[in-house]
Amino acid sequence: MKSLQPSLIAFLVSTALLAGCQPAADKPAATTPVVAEAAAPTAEQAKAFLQQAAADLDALIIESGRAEWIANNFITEDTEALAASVNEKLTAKIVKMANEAAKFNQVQVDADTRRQLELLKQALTLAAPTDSTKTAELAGLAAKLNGMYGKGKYCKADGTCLDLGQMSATMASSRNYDEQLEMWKGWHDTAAPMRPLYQRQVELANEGARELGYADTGAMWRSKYDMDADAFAAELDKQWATVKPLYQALHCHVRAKLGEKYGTDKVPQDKPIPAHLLGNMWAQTWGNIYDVVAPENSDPGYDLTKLLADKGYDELKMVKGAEAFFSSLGFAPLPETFWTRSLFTKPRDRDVVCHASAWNLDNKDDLRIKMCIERTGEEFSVIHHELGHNYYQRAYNKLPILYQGSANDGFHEAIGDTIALSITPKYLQQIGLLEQVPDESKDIGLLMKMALDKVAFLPFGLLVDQWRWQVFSGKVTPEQYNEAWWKLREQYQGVSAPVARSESDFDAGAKYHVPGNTPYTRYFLAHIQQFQFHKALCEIAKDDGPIHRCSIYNSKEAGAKLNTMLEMGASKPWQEAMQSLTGQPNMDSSAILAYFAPLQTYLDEQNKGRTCGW
Ligand code: X8Z
Ligand code: ZN
Repeated sequence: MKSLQPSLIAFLVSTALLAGCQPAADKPAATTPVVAEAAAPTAEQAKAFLQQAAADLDALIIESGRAEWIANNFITEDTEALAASVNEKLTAKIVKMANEAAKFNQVQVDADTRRQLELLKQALTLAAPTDSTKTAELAGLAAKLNGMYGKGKYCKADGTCLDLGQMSATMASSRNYDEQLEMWKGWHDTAAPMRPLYQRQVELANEGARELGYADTGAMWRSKYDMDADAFAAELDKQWATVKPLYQALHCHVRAKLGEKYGTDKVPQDKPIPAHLLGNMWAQTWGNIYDVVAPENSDPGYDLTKLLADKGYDELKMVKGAEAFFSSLGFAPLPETFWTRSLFTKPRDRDVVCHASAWNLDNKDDLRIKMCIERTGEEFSVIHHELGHNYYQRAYNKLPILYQGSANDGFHEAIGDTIALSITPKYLQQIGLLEQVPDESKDIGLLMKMALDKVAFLPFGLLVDQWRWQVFSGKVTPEQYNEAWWKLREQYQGVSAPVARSESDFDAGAKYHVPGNTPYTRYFLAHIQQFQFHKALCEIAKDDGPIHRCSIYNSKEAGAKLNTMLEMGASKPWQEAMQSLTGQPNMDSSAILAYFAPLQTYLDEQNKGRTCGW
């Protein structure tokens, strides 16, 4: 299904009890064996155990993927119950196997065996307690929360109801303060009923994590990055510190422009920006308000949404266009079943989880996406994002099941985005969407548009799990859920709730990945890494122009190098995968900073005389 690391499960499975499966080959085993040890186990037994585990997992994952696919494509009490039931079975099995894997903690085994044992211990996103009643309860809650998100609607006083897609479209295009506010509040209020379920889910998942030897679920999530869990958290802080000045400059400029547009009474120039004015339900990407901040004299003069419409791109043609990019790099075409089994448009007559996801149903080549595609430039990028998952899943499908995942979960999220960075004017001209490539005087406009999506996202990419980590650790209690959420949104993003909120609200639940139980730090990582990957691939493709104008379209050399990394799956620590593509092992924000350097100069100039910060 959605990629559980080992393609154990697809990406973003909502009910993903499973997910990342990052190794920690060099770290002492974190788990306390629950299963009593009789005679000391041997290395041969470890190998035999892994072989059996792989066979059991393969079958169960396929079964879970099918149940999840149906539950996400047709939300009813019955499909929810069936998904919960199979996930209960799968989770119980993995918890049992994780405990058995821990029996080999002190056994001398080869590096490959050690890595697979560690991956198995880390395979779950939500660990269930061994008590079977609690496993069932947890699986039921996860399925229910996922369904609640998918069914969410806001009904106006006149009885008309709007879904998230409709409300998001209004948020993107409306420049009417009150209308945007109505959409924002309408959607956020749908999450309130999730609160007690989420609270209980936290209790159960923590109990499961503790049984596996972790302090709590957040500590378990942080332990999946081939480094000490605390060192990983510190690494995130370090990365954020390096990109924060760029974010703050963008925030300052955007707030000033919004002040001009809506009045400084509505957008005070020394306070966080009201969260509903940035063109996106969660204020996580701001590209939809490009028109509000478009730099004078350097607007590139085209709008991808309009170009797509002018050239008759419907949903299918958009997906075919994204596939063609991957084909140009040398990747084989998607299988016929991709086209017959995927969901590309929102069905008219049933509830589905519209949040875009990519799936691998058989751990081989039954690749699919599930998306309610809108005909916009933004969605064209999301399609590339999803196909990135699918090509990754295919590239590692020959590996042992425990290695069928990405180097770390940020890598999985970065691949399609890396390709989408190559959707430059030059590329759009090559594929016949754009007549004329704007000259360099328009670069600031192009960079602004990109920054509104990529730079604006960074603090949001961090804070979602900062909130969850505090919730899982108990630092934030259920009575503080909403207050803590807004504290982080103000602190990191500099945005504020546009109307008073209280503890009867559950605003974190209005973001898919919270009820969907998908860890979110992966997207922060991906937003740093995709610029590193893009830079490395542009060098291989011998595109020696400015990095923001580079497109690797048609470069078989770049495709081959990318594929080499994808084929490694999770078989090696992520630093080795990073090294194979970029020639060095670290996550490094200098690529994103270099990409936006001309924009930083422009923003600093614009911000002269303004008071920045909040
Ligand atoms: O959830 C997604 C993808 C599916 S893995 C569409 N993304 C995050 C989000 O929408 O919140 C991509 C970027 C961030
Ligand atoms: Zn993704």
